[in-house]
Amino acid sequence: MADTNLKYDASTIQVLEGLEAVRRRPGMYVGGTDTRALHHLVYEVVDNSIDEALAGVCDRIRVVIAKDRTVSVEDNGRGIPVGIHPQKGVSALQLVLTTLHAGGKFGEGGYKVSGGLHGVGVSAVNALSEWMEVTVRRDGKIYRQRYERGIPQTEVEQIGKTSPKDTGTTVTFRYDDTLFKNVDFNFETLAQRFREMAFVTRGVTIELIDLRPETFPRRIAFHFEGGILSFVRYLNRNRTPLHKPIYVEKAVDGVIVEVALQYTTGYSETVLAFANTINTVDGGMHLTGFRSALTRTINDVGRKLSALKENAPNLSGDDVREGLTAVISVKVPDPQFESQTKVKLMNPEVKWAVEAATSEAVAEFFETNTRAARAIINKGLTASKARAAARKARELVIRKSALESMTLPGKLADCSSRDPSRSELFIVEGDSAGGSAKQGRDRHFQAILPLRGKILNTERAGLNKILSNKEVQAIISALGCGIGEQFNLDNLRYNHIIIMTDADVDGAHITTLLLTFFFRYMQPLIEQGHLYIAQPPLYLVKTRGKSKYLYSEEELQQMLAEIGDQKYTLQRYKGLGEMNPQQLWDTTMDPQQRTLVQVTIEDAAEADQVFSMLMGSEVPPRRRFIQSHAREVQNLDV
Ligand code: 0RA
Repeated sequence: MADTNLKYDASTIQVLEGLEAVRRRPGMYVGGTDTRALHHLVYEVVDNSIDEALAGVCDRIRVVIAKDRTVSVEDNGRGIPVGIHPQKGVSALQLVLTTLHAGGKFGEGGYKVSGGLHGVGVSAVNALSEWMEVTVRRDGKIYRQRYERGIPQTEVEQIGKTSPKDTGTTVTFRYDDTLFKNVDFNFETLAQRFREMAFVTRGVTIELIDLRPETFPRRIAFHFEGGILSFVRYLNRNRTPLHKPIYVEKAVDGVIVEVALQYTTGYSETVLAFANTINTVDGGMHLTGFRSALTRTINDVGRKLSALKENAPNLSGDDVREGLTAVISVKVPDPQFESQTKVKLMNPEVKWAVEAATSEAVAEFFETNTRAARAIINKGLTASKARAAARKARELVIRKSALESMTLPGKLADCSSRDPSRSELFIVEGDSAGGSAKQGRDRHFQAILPLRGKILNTERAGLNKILSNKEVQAIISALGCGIGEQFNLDNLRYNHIIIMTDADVDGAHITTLLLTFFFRYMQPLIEQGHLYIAQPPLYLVKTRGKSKYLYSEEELQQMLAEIGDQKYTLQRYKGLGEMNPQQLWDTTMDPQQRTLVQVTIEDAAEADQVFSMLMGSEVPPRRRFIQSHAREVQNLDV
């Protein structure tokens, strides 16, 4: 702060720390140091001038990009006050330029509404500028102060005189290119933003002058007497409108609402929402209020005109927005944005205000423009029909491809009998067991559907995902009776559905999953007693000349007691794949010898609960549960 006589006191130090924070972390304040952030610097300054326009005390803003990339923003507002602030002992101007978030908010009688103040304000731009000069025209005098990297280099000095009627502020800054590297201004980007601001700030003229020689000098000025009405016409300039635009401006509980809308013959929806001139790209309460009013009003009018049949359902929000172009602009005294980036407006009172203004305007327009009303409602009806048709088509495709496909799954080894009452389907875990089962079966009435172990993974993703699982789709099409609401037991292709899995943890797990699936989507199948669980043996004991399959631990103990001292061999079957086809037939598939456990609805309900519990995302507790309950789940008959 060389050659100034500025005071160093506690508040000065605080200010210096604030500016230093901005320079250390530009990302926090202007979103970084890239080209986007560079444009943000300009917007922050222009926002302050727009605030003057919103206050009704400014109608010209001129932005000039000079050859050397300095930017100056000049307005004919009141001029930043230059008097000494009684408590702080420095000029108001300096407070605005050095205090983060101060903007014009300090003092009484400031703005009613403002966009700029809720950003970081001109002080952040100051901190990020190699230098900044502010010129104020006020009370017939011209004042100036200069800053470097946010630090005042001079006092506020009077540098001349002017007419007392000539008021305003000029902020000139050169962005600090030690922070902003390899960046430059884009004329189109700036113009686009200023065009929007001019639309939503009716009557203001925003001029952009670009003096950079590389892009040859350019100038553009925006001024729209029609405000957002002009905006809607502009957006529809290449479209065919269905009617003249609807426009309303209304103050509701201190919120100024402006809405303009016009339907076109097209199908796209263009709805822009602004809060205090800021384009809130993520919408918010103003958009919500607009949408609900539009949907409700169009349905109401549709009923009144009998354009909507009495028993027909209401048009949906999507239906009434096809071909719609609309701009919603609200001016809110105390805007609450979701974040610093100001893209979503959160004030709840705004919803009601916009809803009220929109309903009233649209209803009134429809009353005097019945033809337009009918055209809009018919458009909505067409949209609704198209949506319903698309939905049907989608459902049909899903059903065809997944659930009701007439083509049987490729992996199914079907039986030759076409008589469901004496046919059986074995759902078998694993390809190798599937192979044994195919060879060992009686192909006249037994069908085999091998499942890959992968079916296990679907359990983590939830039940709806099960339906997109290839293995489950194969089961559905093999059974032939559809699922859920379309389930029809009459089409069941097999009288016995038999789940055949290994006698281990994974087997129990697959059984649980399948039971859950049947319980949720094919309950009648269980209720009517079609679902079974195969009981493969756990052991094979061979003594001299004799061999016996054993199906439980108890049977084994009993057998060993009987054998006594005799020599014997004991084979433990860990999986179905360990049995050859003949053994599998003898022990598990032959109707004359096998034991099947019939699944009851209670069993399945319990499996469903177990399943839900297993859905937790932590793996270790899940595994523990599965292991300790594996036997319980399997022995569903007990
Ligand atoms: C503080 C208070 C008032 C206006 C401003 C700041 C102000 C800031 C900027 C920034 C660029 N252009 C600006 N114009 C005005 C209110 C002044 C009053 O009440 O007279």
